[in-house]
Amino acid sequence: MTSKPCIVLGVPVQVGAGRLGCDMGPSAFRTAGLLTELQNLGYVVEDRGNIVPKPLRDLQHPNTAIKALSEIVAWTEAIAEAAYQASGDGMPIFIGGDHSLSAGSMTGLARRAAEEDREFFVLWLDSHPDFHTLGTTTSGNLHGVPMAYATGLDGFAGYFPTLAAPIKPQNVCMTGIRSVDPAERSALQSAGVTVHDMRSIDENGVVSLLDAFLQRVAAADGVLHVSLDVDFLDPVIAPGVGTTVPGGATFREAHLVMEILHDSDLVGSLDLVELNPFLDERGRTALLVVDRVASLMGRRVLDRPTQSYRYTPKIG
Ligand code: HAR
Ligand code: MN
Ligand code: MN
Ligand code: MN
Repeated sequence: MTSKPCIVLGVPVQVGAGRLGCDMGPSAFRTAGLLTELQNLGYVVEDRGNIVPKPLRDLQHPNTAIKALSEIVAWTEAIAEAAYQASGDGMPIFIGGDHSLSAGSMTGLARRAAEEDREFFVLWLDSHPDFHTLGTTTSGNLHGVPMAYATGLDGFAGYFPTLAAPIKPQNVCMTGIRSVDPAERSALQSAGVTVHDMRSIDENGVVSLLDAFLQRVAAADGVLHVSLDVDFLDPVIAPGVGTTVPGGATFREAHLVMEILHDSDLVGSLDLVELNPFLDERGRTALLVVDRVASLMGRRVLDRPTQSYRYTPKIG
């Protein structure tokens, strides 16, 4: 287990999503006991409270479908700065908030990794790739663009902050994908992002897919960011999200992914996004996600022999 403190950052952004309610996500995660779970696992936990967006600038884009561009840019600036700072102090855990927050978290973290000469990787657990550019989004909901922005796709310049360190598309692995728009499909392919859809999980099993990616991260001595969108999970177990897509990850798949991630000892930061407490049922989605975070951070049903660890932790 890492001796680094966990640094919790609330990000009550909701205007990137098509419906309201994600601004209550940070409160729901705290109410569901995220901090005490981490403390019970032995971590030092620092809650930095909620991030506040930078001042608004008036921004107009020719794509008139786009909603809340000025607001999301103001959030992205503030989140990227907080992410960069926090990653120097411990393991940042971003509690959202809609998925637009990852435009800030990933870019601030990637900047830190680049400065430390570390290769930066992202495991993207989501039913959506969120790989639209400002030019291709038709819904105009900016939670649909963060990965395209962070990997340096065209069309963000002059609106979103300039990237200190674009993420290499080859260093991104998307898993759980089952809702892809046509523009995203071709962009993913030409960028060279690894995309595992649900069919791939069914055919190969989540272990072998994840294992192949983690081996690559380990071989590069990389630092891994995990971005968990609640809609990765099947809506039957996780109804508290605005964009449910049927046929998602089961409880057991999600549990296994989290335990393997812990064993890897590679995870340096985490996003928990798209929880919409207004749509939840008595907090069950918030509690389920907090429970999965506990698995990711080292909670075990039984102790397993160390031989079962697949990745050799870094020396030093
Ligand atoms: N691709 C669709 C759009 O751009 C849906 C995006 C939904 N994204 C999230 N986060 N809920 O993954 O509108
Ligand atoms: Mn650990
Ligand atoms: Mn998403
Ligand atoms: Mn999603």
